[in-house]
Amino acid sequence: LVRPFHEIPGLWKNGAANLYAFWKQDGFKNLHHIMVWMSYDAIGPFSFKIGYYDSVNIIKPVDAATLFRAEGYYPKRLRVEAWTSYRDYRNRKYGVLLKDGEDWRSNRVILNKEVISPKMLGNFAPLLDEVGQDFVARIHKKIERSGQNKWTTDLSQELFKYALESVGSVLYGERLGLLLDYIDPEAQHFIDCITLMFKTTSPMLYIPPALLRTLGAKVWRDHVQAWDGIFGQADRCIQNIYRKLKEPVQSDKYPGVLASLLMLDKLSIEDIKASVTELMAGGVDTTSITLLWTLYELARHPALQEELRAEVATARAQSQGDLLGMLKRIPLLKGALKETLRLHPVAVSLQRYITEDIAIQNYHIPSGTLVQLGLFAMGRDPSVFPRPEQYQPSRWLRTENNYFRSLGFGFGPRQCLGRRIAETEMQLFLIHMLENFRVEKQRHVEVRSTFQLIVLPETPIILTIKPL
Ligand code: HEM
Ligand code: 2DC
Repeated sequence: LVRPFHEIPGLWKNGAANLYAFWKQDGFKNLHHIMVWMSYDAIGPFSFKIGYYDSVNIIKPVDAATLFRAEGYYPKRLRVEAWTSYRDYRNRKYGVLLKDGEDWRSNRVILNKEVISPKMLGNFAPLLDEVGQDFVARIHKKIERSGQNKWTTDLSQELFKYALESVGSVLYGERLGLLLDYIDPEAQHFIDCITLMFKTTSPMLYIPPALLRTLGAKVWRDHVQAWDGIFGQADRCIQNIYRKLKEPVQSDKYPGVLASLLMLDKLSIEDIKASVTELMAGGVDTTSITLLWTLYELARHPALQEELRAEVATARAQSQGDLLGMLKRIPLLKGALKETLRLHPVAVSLQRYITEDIAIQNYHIPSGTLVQLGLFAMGRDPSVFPRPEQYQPSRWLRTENNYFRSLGFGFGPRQCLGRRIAETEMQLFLIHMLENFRVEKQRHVEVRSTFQLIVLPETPIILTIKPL
């Protein structure tokens, strides 16, 4: 007995009234929490409309499996109008993040080989390891300068620099120099622009950017400024490499993603620029915030922190200088990163327009429907993760019950393109931190999260770092 589509319980069907209710509840900043109570209320799938997106929402792993089976050959997620509007406005090409259909597929296939293929890890890992070493050296210096043999701080700015330095070294095959004493103000400006870009995107999920543009609204103007800053800095980095490529000096050193793509000569320069800019912008807040949440959890769980330190020490000893070998010997640390993304996912939801009819818990859902998997809600659902409030990296060691549960980077051919970079960068960061410092937290207050397109800590996370 399959129930028809229109019988799916609807929450907030009327766009305008919802928008008002949403605004009154400070919903812009609480989308993830609203999705939690909605999904627990509804039990099964529910439809949900705010602003201009209408979607069917699910949170169970089995339903996620059904969804991704129906994503088709050109998986398509919710279109972030603010991002496409900016590019249309400035006459810039879409990169792989925003392309769809065959254009997406043909670009993505080429990018996959240079960015996410496991073969590239051998090239990326040494570069990222060097950045990790420089980061701990910088923290040691900060501790020395404090004169207290410890450093108590909100690490987020340092982590932004670490993340940008990491992704920059992989993309450009050279260092940007963000972990030095003197920091290029333009690089700092780039970091600030990314935060502003995310922040100004979320209201435009509800109010069409075209309207805001006509009204000359501040969010739209800020958004344009933010992307202008992002593209300006990325253009400078890209030009710099492009110029160097024309010089005849050749070596067998890995030249970075950008130079590899240029030499491969399979994508137009405009396509390469568009996607490299997205990779550079996508590589900052995502990994840094995930690392910040991880340090926060490790500070709250000292015994676990020691366990991880021991795992890293053993992995280091057994791998005898083989970097990739070491990364294969840290299952608990990888579990910790999955656990962080379960409780603090970067993306509140994954979405696809399904390309065939499906049945979700006996409801018929027609092809073409936008289906959203509430990732944040799923991570906190006790029927999916027993004792969901507990940070337990070891739950990921039993791989047999991880079916459609580890989805922090999305799924399938449209999953996060930066995934391998992100994972390697985060693993190496934690390895170096655990080998050098103990991380502590003052008071045991729960830090809540807020939604600014990605999920962020609502208040600063203050940590104390002590040398071992
Ligand atoms: C897409 C998460 C880091 C670049 C995505 C998606 C998610 C995600 C959930 C959508 C996937 C889907 O729809 O199935 C994350 C998380 C990160 C992270 C949790 C770190 C903790 C990065 C980094 C980069 C990056 C470091 C760049 C180096 C991208 C790009 C896409 C994407 C370009 C679009 C891919 C496409 O549409 O084909 N990411 N990301 N991300 N991410 Fe990431
Ligand atoms: C935000 O309702 C909430 O990885 C919306 O590195 C649905 C939605 C659509 C696309 C998601 C977005 C959410 C969160 C941020 C994501 C984005 C796809 C890629 C992007 C998950 C869930 C992100 C952060 C990229 C960003 C790269 C960009 C800055 C060039």
